[in-house]
This record gives sequence, C-alpha cells and structure tokens, in this order.
Amino acid sequence: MPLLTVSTSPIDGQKPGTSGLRKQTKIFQSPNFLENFIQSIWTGIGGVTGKTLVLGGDGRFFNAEAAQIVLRMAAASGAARVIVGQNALLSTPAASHLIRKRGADGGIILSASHNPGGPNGDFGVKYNTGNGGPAPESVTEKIFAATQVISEYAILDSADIDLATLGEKTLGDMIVDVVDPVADYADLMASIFDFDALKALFAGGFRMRFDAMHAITGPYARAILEDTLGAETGTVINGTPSPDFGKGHPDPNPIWAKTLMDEMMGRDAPDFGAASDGDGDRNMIVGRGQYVTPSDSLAALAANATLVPAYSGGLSGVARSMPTSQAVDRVAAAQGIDCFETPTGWKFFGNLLDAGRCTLCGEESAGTGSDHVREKDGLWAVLFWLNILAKRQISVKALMEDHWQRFGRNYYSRHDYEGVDAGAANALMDDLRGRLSALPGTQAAGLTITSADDFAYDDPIDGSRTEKQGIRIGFDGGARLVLRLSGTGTVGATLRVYLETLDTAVFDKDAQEALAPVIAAAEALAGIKDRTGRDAPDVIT
Ligand code: G16
Repeated sequence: MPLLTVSTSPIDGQKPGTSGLRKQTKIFQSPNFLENFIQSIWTGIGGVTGKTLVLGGDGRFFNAEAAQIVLRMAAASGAARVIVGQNALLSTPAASHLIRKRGADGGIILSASHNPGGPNGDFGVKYNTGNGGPAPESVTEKIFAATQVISEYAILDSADIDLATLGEKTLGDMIVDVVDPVADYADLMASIFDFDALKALFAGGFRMRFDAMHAITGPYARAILEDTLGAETGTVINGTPSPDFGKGHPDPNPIWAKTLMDEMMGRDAPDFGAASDGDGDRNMIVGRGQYVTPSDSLAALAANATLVPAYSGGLSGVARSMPTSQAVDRVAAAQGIDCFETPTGWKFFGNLLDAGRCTLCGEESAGTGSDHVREKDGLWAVLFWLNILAKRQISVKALMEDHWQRFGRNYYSRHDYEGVDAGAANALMDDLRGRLSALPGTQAAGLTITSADDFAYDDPIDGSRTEKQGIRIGFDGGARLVLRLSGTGTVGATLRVYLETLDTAVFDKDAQEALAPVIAAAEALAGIKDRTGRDAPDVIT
C-alpha cells in the first residue's frame, strides 16, 4: 500500500483546551486540519512506532471518516496495533478502560463531549495516555508545539477498512482489532457493584428513566440496565446514538434534559432518573421531585461509598475541581480522609488516582468517577446511586435530606454567559484579577470578603504548577464566588460564574434565592452586565 508524505504547514488554533482539541466540525473537516493535529500527537508522544493504541468516538457526524484517517495515519507512522470499538464507537470511560485493560500505550477519542454535533456542530479529538486518562499538560504542550512547526504528515493511500465486523484485520503492517464497545465495560461494572442487589431492586418494581440523549451511552445503558439488571423495557429513552444527537444538545443538566426533569417532577414520576452526555462521561441524577447537583452527588457518593462492594474498605481520599462546591470536603473531614482541590479538567485527577491518594473524584460540570478508570464515568455514577438506593431502601429525596441534616447544605449554582466577546471577557477577568489583593476585608453588596485569589495548583505528585485557574472569592459565613473562562467552548468566550453558600439549618430553599446575596456580590465585583452586555445568564445550572 503506498505511503504518502503530504506537505503541510501549521494551522492556527490547535491548542488543546480543558479536554482535548474542540472546534466546529467544519474546521475539523477543512484541509489538513485533522491530519496536522494527529501527526502532531504522534510527534508529541515521541512517535507511534511499534505502539498499541485504542480508538473510538461518540458517533457524532464525521466520527466514521475521522477514524479512518487516524487509522491510515497510525499505520503510516508504524503503529503495531489499534484496538477500535465496532463502527469506531466507544464511550470515553469505555475507551479509558480498554487502554488500561489491554495495556495500550494510549488512545484517541473522537468527541466534543456534550457539545452539539452535526455539520454545524462541534467535533473534537482527545489523546489519552497509557494510564487511560486525558493527557496531562506536559504532553498537550508538546503536541501543541508540534502543531506550530509541522511541515508534513504521513498517511497510507488505502481504502476504508471494515470497522463493522468484529475481529482482527490488517492495514499495511498494522493490526486493526475491532472489538465490541460494550462488553468489557459491562464486565467492569459487574465487578464494582452489587448486581444481585440491583436485580432485586428492579424485580421489586423500582422504576427508572435513563435519558441517553441520542448519544453513546444508549447501547451501554440498555445492555446493563435492561438486559442484565432487569429494568423494564423502555427504561432507556433516546437510546439510539445519532450523528447529530437527534438535533439536541447532549448535555445532561436540567436545561438540556428538560423532558426528563419534567417527568421526574410530575405526578407518577419514576423512582429515579438519570442522563448522560455525548461521550458518556457526564451524568445527571434526579430523584422523584428531587434534583441532585453534581457537587451534592459527589458528596453523597462519598458518604455512602462503603455500601458498594468495590469501595467497602473505605476511600483513600477524594478530590474535586476548584469550582465544585465544598460539600464533599465536609464528608472527607468526617471520614478523616484527604480532600484535594484541583483545577478544572479531569486530567488533573490522574496523578492522584495513579498514586492511590484518592478513590473518588468529581466536578460541578456533571462529572464523577473513581479509580476504576481515569475518566469521569456517567453510567458508573448511575449504578453507584442505584447500589446505594438498593442497600438503603430509601428515596433520593430522603437520602439528600438525611445528608444535609448530617453535613449541612451547600446551595450551589453556575451561571454561564455563552458566546461573549472574548476581549470583553478577558478584560473582565484581568480587571478583577488586578484588584484581588485589595479585596479581603472590604464588602461587596453587603457581604464581607475574607479571601480573594487566582487559583494556582501545585500537583502533590509530580510537583508541576498550574496557574490562573480561576478567581475565587470567599465571604464571611462560608459563601464563595468563583469566576473563570471555559476551556471547552468553540465560539467567543464563555464566562462561568460559580456561586455557593452554606446553610446548616434550612435545607428546602430555592437555590437561586439562597444564593441571591452572592449573585449580587458577583455583579458588584465584576460588573458582568456591563462587560458582557447581557441582562441575564444564558444557562443556569
Ligand atoms: C470537560 C472536562 C471537565 C471540565 C469540563 C468543563 O468535560 O473534562 O473536566 O469540568 O470540560 O470545562 P470548561 O468549564 O472549561 O468548559 P467534558 O465532559 O466536556 O469532556
């Protein structure tokens, strides 16, 4: 098969963000864009000669074509083997598991996660290392450096390889091993949770709705929830992956999973509701009449972890991203274990998990996971909740009320201002950053500021330092405000404003009302309306 060496030149905008390189699909489809980035990955990881990689994606538009290009480029650069999910499909946690299980050197995940898909949507490429986790910044920086000096890429001139049929085949000298995307992952879940207790739960009439949002988790959820655990047929809705996610926005939050939310808040709601995102790593948990914020979910899982067989011996520690609420911190304090605060991005949990310093980790952005893989894991979180409910024989609402009685409630919300002018958003952040040192001791909308800094993280394992990870402002009484710019958006800038306040007495307030003083302080400090030209956030979660 002819090996082509194609001349190219650097293309702007190939710097990986919070989670890989994410762009509008049409940019990824433009000449050499994908090829430049893939070749730069090979360069950034020291070449692929003789290596084994895992490859899969969330099935969005351009997934199939991109997978063929990656395979031809891997073969051209001397990779020994690529393990591919059937039809180039793999959820992100399933890909992480396959990398670890098969001892691969790394993997490529084709996904823009919860961003919409389709010709006018987004596409993305993420490189995961041999531990199964997103490449750390030390690696993504090398990849980015390679994108800036690239002059040629190598690709086999060959026909598309059949990815629909399971089994090994060859592409040039490289083996392509097409595997069932669900089987290994389903086995892993069975090794973590008490499947007998879950079968008994469903056999007893427990009703659940799982919204796969037309994305990758549909086949996983059907196989595990309906076929294995006996949940009634129809438990999984929107369960067939489609390239444009049914023209929806596969982000599991109360805004984008509104139909599920309405059902769960309505009469005759099922006992339990859940949703997952485009690539299956995010989750939303909602009980009958009770939404659970991702931050609260992490805290509840940590507090009840010993009910799950895999965690029955207790947790070594927990970790949360900085903007995530501090609910889990008090659970950790009660258990006498460490609680780490990391920058936004799952890649920052990898070292802690590898070193055995934490077992559970989570983020406000609907991600929860453990040391079973090195990605957040949507369906795992759902099974974790089911395992707890099965053991405690309690409703989600009663479980959360019990939790808040014990630990207090961190009322929490995130306000997103999307597609804001990047210059205006950066000016807002820079201006506030410049005033931080003078803020402690002053007041904002009646709240006294006790601390103000720009979050920097010193990794306790490898000593690396990551700066400018978000402005955090603490108020008297435990309230907190965090501002940062998203690293996953593809148009303009997205300003995220994270709001939190602690209440140890009253647990049934509306979150926006409970947070009204912090919202007013955010406006007083940052002048968000003036700077962004927006009267209100685009999305409130
Ligand atoms: C990614 C990262 C998460 C991060 C989230 C939001 O999630 O993996 O760690 O919390 O983006 O990031 P940002 O606030 O910068 O937009 P996903 O599910 O999109 O891969």
